[in-house]
Parts: sequence; C-alpha cells; structure tokens
Amino acid sequence: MAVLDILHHPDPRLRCVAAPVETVDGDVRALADDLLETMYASRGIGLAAVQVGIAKRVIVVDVSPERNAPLALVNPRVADARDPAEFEEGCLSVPGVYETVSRSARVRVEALDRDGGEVSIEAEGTLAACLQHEIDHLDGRLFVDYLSRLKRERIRKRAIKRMREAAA
Ligand code: GNR
Ligand code: NI
Repeated sequence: MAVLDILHHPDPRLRCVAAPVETVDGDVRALADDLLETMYASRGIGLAAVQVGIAKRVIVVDVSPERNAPLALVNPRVADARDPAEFEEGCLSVPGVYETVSRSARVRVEALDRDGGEVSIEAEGTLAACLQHEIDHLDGRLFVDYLSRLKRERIRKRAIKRMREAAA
C-alpha cells in the first residue's frame, strides 16, 4: 500500500484517455488499494487512476461520512443517466476550486468489482455526482471543462501561477 502523488491541472497526463483493464488481477487490486489509501489521505470522496498518472480504467469512491465504505470499480461505464441536476464539485487535481456543474441526478453504472465480477450500481445524490466525475477522469475530462470559457481560463492561469510559486 502506498500514498501516491496526485497530478494537478493543467498537467497533460490528466487528459489521457485511460485504457480498459483486460484482467482484474493482483496488480489491479494493488492499484485499487493504493488509490483508496491516496483518496483517504487526501480526504477526497473519489479518485481515478488517471489522477496518479496511471492511464487504466480504475476508480475508487467512498461517499460515506464514516469513511468506511470503500468501492473500487474497474472499467466503469454509465449505462443509464436521467434527470438533469446541479452539483457543487471540487477535484483533488484542481485544488481550491469549487464550482457548480450540471450532470445527471440519477445514473446506473456498470463495472467490474475488485474480484472481476460484474456489478451494476444505481446511484443518486453525491454518489451519482462522484461516479460521473470519476468516469470523466478516465476519458481525460475535468469538471472545469463544464464551466464557461472565462472561468476555465481564470482557473487554468491561477493553477499555473500557483505551480510557479510552489516551484520557486
Ligand atoms: O473529493 C472530491 N469531492 C467531490 C465533490 C463533488 C463531486 C465530485 C467530487 S470528487 C473529488 C475527488 C476527486 O477529485 N476525484 O476525482
Ligand atoms: Ni477529480
């Protein structure tokens, strides 16, 4: 188990489209465990492998207040989405930015679990938002992509400035 470094926007690796996992083996389970440890250490409710520079379709989620309901999903896809809704979102790869995003209120996500078995998850509320947010990461999309161009440019410039200051 290891806490991994999380990439920050506008790192181009966050724009990678992640490859499907062929077999859910020990390496994939170890990656899921590292993602969970990294997510808990960062106090996030979800994390995608792309965010730690691994372009594989693996995500982890835990929206429970007790932080004791870890969910690891392999090759997740939104099989059904309904009812528009707005969510207040943040992202560990875009620190300090919280904005309202339009998504679906309810989704059904199909995936493989950590044992390679097929699962289907009906989600609403925070879990629905988080699953859509994580699956977006696997396709190289960030929540800031849904904002106006003006807001997005402002966020990108601030992020670059922050990185420069951190490096200095
Ligand atoms: O910690 C996180 N909070 C959050 C809040 C609303 C919608 C999505 C999220 S996911 C985010 C962690 C993260 O960046 N996952 O990719
Ligand atoms: Ni994110």
